[in-house]
Amino acid sequence: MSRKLMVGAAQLGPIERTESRSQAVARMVDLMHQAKARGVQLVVFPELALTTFFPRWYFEDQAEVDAFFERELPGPETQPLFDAARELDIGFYLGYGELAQEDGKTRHFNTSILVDGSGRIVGKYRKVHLPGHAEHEPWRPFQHLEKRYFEPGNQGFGAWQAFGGTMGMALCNDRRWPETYRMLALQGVELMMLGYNTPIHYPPVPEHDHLQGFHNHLCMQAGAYQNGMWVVGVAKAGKEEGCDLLGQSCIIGPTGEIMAMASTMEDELITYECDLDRTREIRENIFNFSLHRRPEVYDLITKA
Ligand code: CDV
Repeated sequence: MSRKLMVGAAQLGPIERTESRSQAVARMVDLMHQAKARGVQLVVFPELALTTFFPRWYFEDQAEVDAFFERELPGPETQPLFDAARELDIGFYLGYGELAQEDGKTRHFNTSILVDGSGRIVGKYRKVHLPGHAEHEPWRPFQHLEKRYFEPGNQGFGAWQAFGGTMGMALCNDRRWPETYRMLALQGVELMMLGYNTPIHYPPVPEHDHLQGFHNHLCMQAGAYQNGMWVVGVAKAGKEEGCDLLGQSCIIGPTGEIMAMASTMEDELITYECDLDRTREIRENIFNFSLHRRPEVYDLITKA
């Protein structure tokens, strides 16, 4: 059986605050149709792909925050994504704000799901590394209140058998942490999907603004190579509510090479046929974990 998977990275341009979920979903369904025409089997969408990136605002009223979250998925406005998956026989990864009832409490997570070509949810991931701050910091030109609006993911990093291989998920800031890739690789993940919203201006260290694009690719290319896995990083890009978000969505091979990259700051589909067996070139050689890895001397890494 072929281990080649045609993957689409479906970058989204800005989603304004007034844009409804139905409008965002319609844009994504259109990208799924473009993907079908190009033979794609799996489409990757960005983080928090159904709404504007709301952590840039401080809200006092929790109801205003909750309006950006999904209580059910699929729900009436998101059902068309699942219908398109079934109709086109295309799977997708989607980032969204998850409002869950768990342990008798209302919980908020920054979540992604993996849906197969029959429209069935096969995996769910809750973002582990939440960046930003928890309190209102009026000195900033815009807020980054992920630490206020979300709880850290409580399910760790997973791996799912789907699309003929072992699939993994992560979200945005996770890509900057080597532990993310290694946790997935140790579970045999061959292709990691990751959506992001990355403001180009980083208020605490503006000296690094010009390095945003470099750091984006640096960490994903290193993570791909050092773990011998495909990495599909997908942006919500462009000027959203006055805030410039990084583009450069890309599909990276297990050698660390960028195989395809978006060239606009708008809705754009890029594709690449990912041979999952190419992970072996790395995993059976330079990063053969069982042969060369020395976990007995890495204990500091897991000590708090
Ligand atoms: N959505 C994110 O996680 N954004 C962060 C920014 C705030 C640094 C990122 O790592 O891209």
